[in-house]
Amino acid sequence: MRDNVFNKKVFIKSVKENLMTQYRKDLSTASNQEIFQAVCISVKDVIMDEWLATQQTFAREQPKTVYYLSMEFLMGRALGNILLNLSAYDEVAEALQELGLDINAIEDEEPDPALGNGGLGRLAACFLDSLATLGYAACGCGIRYRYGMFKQQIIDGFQIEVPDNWLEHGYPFELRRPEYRYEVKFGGHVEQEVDENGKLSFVQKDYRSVWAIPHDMPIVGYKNNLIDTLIIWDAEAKEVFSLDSFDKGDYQKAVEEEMLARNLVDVLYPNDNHVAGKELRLKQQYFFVSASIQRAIERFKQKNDNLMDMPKKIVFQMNDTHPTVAVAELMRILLDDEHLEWDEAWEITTHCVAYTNHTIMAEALEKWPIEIFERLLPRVYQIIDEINRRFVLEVQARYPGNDEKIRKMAILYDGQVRMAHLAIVAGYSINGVAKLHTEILKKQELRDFYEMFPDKFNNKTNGITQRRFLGHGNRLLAKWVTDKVGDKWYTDLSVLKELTDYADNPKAQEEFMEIKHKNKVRLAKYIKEHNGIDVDTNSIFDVQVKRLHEYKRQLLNILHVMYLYNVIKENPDVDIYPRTFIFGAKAAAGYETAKKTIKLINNVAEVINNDSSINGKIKVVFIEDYKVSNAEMIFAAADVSEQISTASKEASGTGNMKFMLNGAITLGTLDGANVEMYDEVGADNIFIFGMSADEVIEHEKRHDYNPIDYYNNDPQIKKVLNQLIDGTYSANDRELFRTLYNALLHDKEADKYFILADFRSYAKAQQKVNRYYQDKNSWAKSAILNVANAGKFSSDRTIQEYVDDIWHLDKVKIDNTGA
Ligand code: Z16
Repeated sequence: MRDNVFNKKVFIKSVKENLMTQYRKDLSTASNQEIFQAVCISVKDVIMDEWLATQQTFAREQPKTVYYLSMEFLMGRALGNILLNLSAYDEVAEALQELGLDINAIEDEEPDPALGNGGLGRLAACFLDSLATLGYAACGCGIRYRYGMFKQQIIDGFQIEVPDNWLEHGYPFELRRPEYRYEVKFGGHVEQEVDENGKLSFVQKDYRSVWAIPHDMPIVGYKNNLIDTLIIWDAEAKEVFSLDSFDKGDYQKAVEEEMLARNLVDVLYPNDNHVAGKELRLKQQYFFVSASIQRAIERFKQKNDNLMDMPKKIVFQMNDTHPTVAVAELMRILLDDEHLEWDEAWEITTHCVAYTNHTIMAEALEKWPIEIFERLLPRVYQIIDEINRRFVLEVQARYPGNDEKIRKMAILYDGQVRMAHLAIVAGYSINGVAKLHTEILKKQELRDFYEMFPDKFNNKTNGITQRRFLGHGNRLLAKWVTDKVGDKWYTDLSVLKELTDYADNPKAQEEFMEIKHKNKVRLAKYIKEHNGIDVDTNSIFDVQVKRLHEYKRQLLNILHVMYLYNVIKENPDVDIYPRTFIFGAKAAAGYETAKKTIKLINNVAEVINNDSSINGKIKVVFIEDYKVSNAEMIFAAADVSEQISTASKEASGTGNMKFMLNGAITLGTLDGANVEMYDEVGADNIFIFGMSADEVIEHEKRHDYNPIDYYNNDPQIKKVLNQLIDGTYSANDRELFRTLYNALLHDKEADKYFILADFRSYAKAQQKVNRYYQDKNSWAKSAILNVANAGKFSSDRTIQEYVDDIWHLDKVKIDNTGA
C-alpha cells in the first residue's frame, strides 16, 4: 500500500489530483500553501489505512493503554516528521523536486501547532513519538486551543505578542469526530437522592454544560506501521441557541452555555513555570480531563464488565499538576455514574493515576481558592473534601498530635486546594524528571510525603526524540552518523557510542566541522532574512534558546556580553575569538522583568553590532519567535549550548539534550539533566561553572547572600551594572533598565538567582571556551564525543523506563500485510 503511494509517479499524480479537486488549480497556478495542503492529503491517505489497522489491532488485542493527560502538546510541524517516520521523506523530496519544488519550502507552509509553552509541552510531544515508535498503545489527551502560543514580534527591541491563528487555513492532519463527543458539566449544586434500593446518591443540578468534541491527530511510529492518537478536545455549545429554548423559558441558560463554550478553549495561557490562577484555566483543566476520562471508561466498558480490572488496562499519567483534577473526576464517575462504593472507587483510582512533577519553583505550584473550586465543580469539590478528610485521619494516625504535619500535608488548607498534594495522595507513582530534581523533591520539597510514601517516588530522567531533533532537523549530521555507525540509531540511540572511535580521527573531525559550518550558513541565512543582521559563520555560535525566565538567567549571559565588550574596548588586542551570541526566547505576556531582559538583549545588540571599532569580534542576535520549527535549525548550528540556570531551579531541561545530540558543547551549571550529561560525556567535554545545588539551597535557608559585596569588590562587575543605568544601552531613557538593576542589587530578594555570585565563575568558563575553540581538533573531538554520548537522552529510553516501572504496557505489533 505504502509503496504504491510513495512511488514517485503515483504520488505526483495524487498531488495533482488533489490540487484539482480542492482548488481547481494546476501546479503552475497553485500557491505553495495549496500545494502543501495537496501533499498532506496524499500523505493522509496512507496514514488513514495504517491508523485504522492500528486501532483495530488495539480493539482486538486490548493492550493496556496510557492516557497521557497534558494541558500542553508542543507538537511542532507534522509533515516532515510524518514523512520521516513513514520512511518516505526522500522519495517525496525527490518527487517534489521533479515538480520544481523544494520540500523545505513546502514544509515551511505548515504552521507550528504550538499548543504548549516550552519544555513540558515539548516533552509530551517527544513522549508520544517514542510511545508510537516503541509499539505501545497510547492516547495523548489535550486541548484544541484556537490560539496556541502567541507569535512574537520584536519591534524597537520590545516583545509584541501577536495571536497565532494556526487553524486559519485548516489543519490537514486533524480529524474532527463529533460522533464521539461528551458532555462536561459546570456549576449548579449537588442534591442527595435516594434511589429505589434505598441507596444514597449525589446528583448535580442546575448546571451549565458544554460538548467536548474530539479532534484526532495521528502519531506515526517510526517504520512500524503503528499510529497512536493525540486527542485534542474542542468545546461546543450544547444546544444551538434557538427560539425553541426561548419558548421553554431557558433562554438565559442557553445564552450562558453558548458563552461558556465559546471562551473555554480560546487560548493557551502563555506561562511557563508560573500560574496565573485564573478561573478559566481551571475550567479548561476540568473540561479536557472530564472528557478524556469519560472516553477511557467508555472504551474500557465496551470490552470489560468488571471495573475493578481497570488498572490492568488503563493508566492516566498526569503531566504536572495541571490535570490532577483527574483524581476527583475519576472518583466521581466511579461513584456517581458507576455506583461503586467509596473503597472500590478509591482502589481503582489509586491504581490508575500517576503524577509527574516538573518543577520546584514556588510560583508554579497550583493552588486553587476553595471558593472558586466549589462554585465551579461542586460535586468534584465534595469528593476532594472527603479524600482530604480521610487523608488527614491517616496522617493523624501516623503522627499523633503532630498538627505541623497536617498543616504541611493536607490537600485542603488555608482556603485552598493544593493540587500537588491531591496528586501525591492518590497517585501510585510520583516521579521527578532528572536525578537531581528527584533527589531535591525527596529531600526538600516533598520530604514529608516521601517519608510517608517512600515507594511511590521514582525518577524518570527526561529525553528527546532523535527522529525530529537529529533525523529531521540536521539531515547532514544524520547522514554522517549513518555513514559511520549505520541507521540503527533511529530506534536505538545508544549505538551513537560507536562514534567514539571517530572522535580522534582528523578526517572525521574535519567532516564534522564542515557539517557544522554548513548548518551555521543555513542559520546565518535565516538570521539575515529575519533580522537583517550579517553574522560571521566562522565565529563561535554561542546559543541560549529557551523560555525567558529569571531562573534561566539570560541576564547573566547578556551581562557577560556587556563585560566582554568593555574588555575589548579597553584592550582592542585582547585574544578573543569571534563569537556570535544568539538568543531566542518568549516572555510570558505579563512578566515585566522577562520582557525588560529581552529589550536589554536587543539594545546591547544594537550598540555592539554597530560599533565598527571592535571589528565584528562579537555580535549579538535575538532570533524573533523562537519555536519548534526554527529550533530544529538552531540546534544544528550551535557550537556552544548555554544551560546556565541557577543550580537546583531547572528540573531537567531538554534543550540541553538537543544541543548535545547536535554536537554543541555545553556551558552550564550542575543543574537538572546537565548533571547526567556531565556524567555521560566526561569533564573534558563540557564546561561547568557556578554554585552547586546544595550551596544554593544552603544560602536560601540561611538568607545570607548579599549581592552588594560582589558589586563593591569587583570593579568590572560594578562597571557592567552601572551601565544598566547610565544610558550606555538606553541613551534616550536612562531609567529603562532600572528595574533590572534594582532586581540585582536593591530589591527585597536582591539577585534571587545568584547571578553576581556566579558571574566570575561563568566568565572564567567562557574564557576557557574562547581558548578551547581555537584548538580546532580538540574542539571537534569534544563535539563528536558529545554526539557519541547523547544516547541516554533519547525519549525512547525514558519511555521504556516509564513502561517498565510505572505503566506496564503491552508491546503491540501491527501486521501490515492486510494494508
Ligand atoms: C514547564 O515547561 C516545565 C515545568 C513546569 O512545571 C511547567 C512548565 Cl510549563 C519544564 C521545566 O522547567 C523543565 O526543566 C523540564 O525540562 C520540562 O518542564 C520537562 O520536564
